[in-house]
Amino acid sequence: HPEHQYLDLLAQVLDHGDERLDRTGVGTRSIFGAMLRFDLSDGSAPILTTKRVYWKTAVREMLWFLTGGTNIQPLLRENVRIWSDWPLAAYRRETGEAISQEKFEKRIVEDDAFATRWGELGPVYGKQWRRWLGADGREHDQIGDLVQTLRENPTSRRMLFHGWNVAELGTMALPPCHMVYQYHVTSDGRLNCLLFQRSVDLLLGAAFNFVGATALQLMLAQQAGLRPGELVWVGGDVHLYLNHLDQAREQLAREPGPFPRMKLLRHAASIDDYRIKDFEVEGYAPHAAIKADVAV
Ligand code: DHF
Ligand code: TMP
Repeated sequence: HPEHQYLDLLAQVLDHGDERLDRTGVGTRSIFGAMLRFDLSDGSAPILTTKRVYWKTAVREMLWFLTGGTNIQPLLRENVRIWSDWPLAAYRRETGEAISQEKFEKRIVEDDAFATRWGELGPVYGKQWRRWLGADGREHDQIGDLVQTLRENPTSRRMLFHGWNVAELGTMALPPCHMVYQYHVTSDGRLNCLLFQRSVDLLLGAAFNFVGATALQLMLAQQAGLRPGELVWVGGDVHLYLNHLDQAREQLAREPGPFPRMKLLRHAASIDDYRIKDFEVEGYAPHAAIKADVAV
């Protein structure tokens, strides 16, 4: 079962990870360099079954990246709360106000001026993917260019987009974790993806990253008239936070079920035209969710 690749990696980090303090102060066990390969060609999707993964949240996040947005307001309006912690921490730090997460999120949703001031993550994924600012003042749409190359020159070895804009790292709430996505088209019309993720929260973030990358691969394949092939995931610093060790043990005690299938219900007119209702997941019967705190 392909999920064993993930579970084996989890066990390896748990048992042999190098333990040290990290940026967040929580501490991690960490290994360096790992690869997982998921075959999407049979319609299956790497949505982990050994815990419930909120796949719609992960797809909504990916669709939000594609809009070019960097403000959390549209996410919160869809009840996606996975990016709230960083603007909230900035608000508390800069105002000294001990506002609750719920109150903060409510203000972002209802008050546009507040959202503009406090909901902004800086020039993160969406900005770099759709509007990378060149030295000459011109903006580059890496996703648009990628779709064009997939259609017109599929043997190209230059089909990738990158989030690591060195000049703008300092003003991002977090520098990109899922950083480079490279694509490859086989002679029989399959679209492969290699995602390089420099930093991996193996219990929380990784499960979402697999789903986001899969959703994107399905959309790109459809736009280019290709079928999905393989998703190759490469992690750099792959870690378990020290307050996730019990959750990892719990997950490792579970037996994976078959991966579900993910498909697009509609042919969208462009890469900008996908909506959450266009995605269907069938046959997802996961074990119970596993709660864990995210390190900020
Ligand atoms: N920081 C850290 N330390 N780890 C991350 O995984 C991470 N991910 C970020 C931003 N910063 C991060 C963006 N992605 C969750 C999942 C993905 C994500 C951020 C947070 C998360 O908390 N997932 C929970 C709750 C899901 C939900 O409420 O829908 C989970 O159980 O999967
Ligand atoms: P870092 O910038 O110090 O590496 O911290 C980022 C943390 O967030 C790290 O634990 C990796 C995690 N992360 C993911 O695993 N996936 C993601 O998509 C994002 C945004 C973050």
